[in-house]
Amino acid sequence: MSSSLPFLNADEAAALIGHDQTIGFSGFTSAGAPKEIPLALARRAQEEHAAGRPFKLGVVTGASTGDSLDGALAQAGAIAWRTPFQSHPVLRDLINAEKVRFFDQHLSTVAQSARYGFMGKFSWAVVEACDLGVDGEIVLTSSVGASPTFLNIAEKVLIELNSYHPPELRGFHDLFEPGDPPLREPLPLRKVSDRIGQTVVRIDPAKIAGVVRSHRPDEVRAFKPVGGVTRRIGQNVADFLAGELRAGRIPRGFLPLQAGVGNISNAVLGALADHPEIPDFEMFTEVVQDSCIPMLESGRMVFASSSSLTLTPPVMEGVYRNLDFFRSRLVLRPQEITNHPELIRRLGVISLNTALEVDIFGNVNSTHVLGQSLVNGIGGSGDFTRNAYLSIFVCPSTAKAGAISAIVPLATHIDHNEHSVQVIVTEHGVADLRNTTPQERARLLVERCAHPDYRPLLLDYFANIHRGHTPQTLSTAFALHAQYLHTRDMRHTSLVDYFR
Ligand code: 0RQ
Repeated sequence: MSSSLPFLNADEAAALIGHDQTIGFSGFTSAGAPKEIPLALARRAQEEHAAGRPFKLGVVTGASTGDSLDGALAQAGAIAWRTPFQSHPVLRDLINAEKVRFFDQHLSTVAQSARYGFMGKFSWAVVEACDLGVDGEIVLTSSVGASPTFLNIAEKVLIELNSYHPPELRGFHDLFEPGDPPLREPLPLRKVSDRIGQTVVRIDPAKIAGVVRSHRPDEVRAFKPVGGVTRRIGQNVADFLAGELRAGRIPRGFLPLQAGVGNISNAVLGALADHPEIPDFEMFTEVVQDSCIPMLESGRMVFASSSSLTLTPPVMEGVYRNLDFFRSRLVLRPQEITNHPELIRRLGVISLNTALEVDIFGNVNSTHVLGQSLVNGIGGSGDFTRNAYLSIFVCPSTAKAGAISAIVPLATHIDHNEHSVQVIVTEHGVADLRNTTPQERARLLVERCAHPDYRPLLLDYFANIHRGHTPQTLSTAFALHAQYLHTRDMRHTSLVDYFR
């Protein structure tokens, strides 16, 4: 490491950043985000606001970040606008209160949107590193996200050198930035485990305005234990995929998997690993979470290509004690590559994501409760769903102790439409929507996936609506949602009133 680096403390670094500037931060689902500099920026914002001066920033990341970045900056009122994904409760509330401008974008397009100038000028890249070399060489930590692009396009760079992450992470990253159209070359990645780029980012060292030392783990939350409903969803997915293998619709060697982050996808991966008919598999995904690590250790998961290691500290520390084992089994790539539509289509990825609600025609809402309140954002779910070999959505059949049906007459917000969504799985069963008409899909979804409490209501709705290729009666389509707003329980819906 070069001794001529401009070491600063976090407050000195934060003092360099001005009101209204846009920052590209490292960080993807809380992995690899800087922590000390954002905390100092939040302190700075509070001081500026107390002195009656404005201080708000444009905040762009790979994906969501934790308490020190999204949490602290949101709490301090320091975020003017935010993209592409978030999951912090304080920030979510500000977005839904219309106090922070949020643009929900596909994660695959973030880096190119930044390069194309769609988000304006990036004054700063603030990136976590585990090692720095001479001549502007930067070794990233537990995620890649869009950091190489932010480092390349930003006017100035601040590095948070975090000694929690070992410098031996050098070599885990495979950094490739596609050229810009119209002369972009085809991506040379042919297999999930191929390496096509550099292991480090190299920038002009004159751009590095400061290096701040830190020693903080990633702020990744632990999962809830697998419960009865999530276990049945996982089992249904595993049985369905085993059936596809037996039918010859999935090649015998299996296909690479993508799985979203969260409790349900954790349970699904566990069920796949336990299923005797599912062969050892690879992941071509954006997030490696805790459940993947024992699978890599046992050999059940042969290889994982991801944009982040979203691991709780105990699991991360286990990986760091055994880096040589994981070196040949894991690669971290930019989200522009992990989520690239052409690669997902060409490699034949099976996508597994979670829905908030699904309508009887197969349209999926992943982002907005009652069409209105943002939960997290679309993340990578659209990149994978639209381009998958087989696109699967999972969800419990009800939310809020049964008061909300996940299967509804019409989704209140649509992130993934009927043309991209192929299979829906709840704890009650599997609706295979391939080669079906909207009317056939409606019956399948109600009979196989809806909760028994809601089946009569949904069948009644379907029997009474205006016919057509996609039967629909606009005045009743949101009856269940309207009822929920009224009494906080969709089960109280009486369609008789509507059809009178
Ligand atoms: O809230 O815990 O307060 O009760 O939504 O739901 O069932 O715990 O599922 O944690 O996997 O989140 C879609 C949000 C699901 C997530 C979503 C309530 C429910 C609960 C969470 P409570 P669960 P999860 C890879 C891919 C988009 C991004 C994506 C997500 C809470 O998976 O953000 O897929 N997906 N990225 O009670 C009202 C409904 C509801 C509902 C559930 N219909 N109405 N509330 N909830 N259904 C990762 C990246 O891209 C980085």
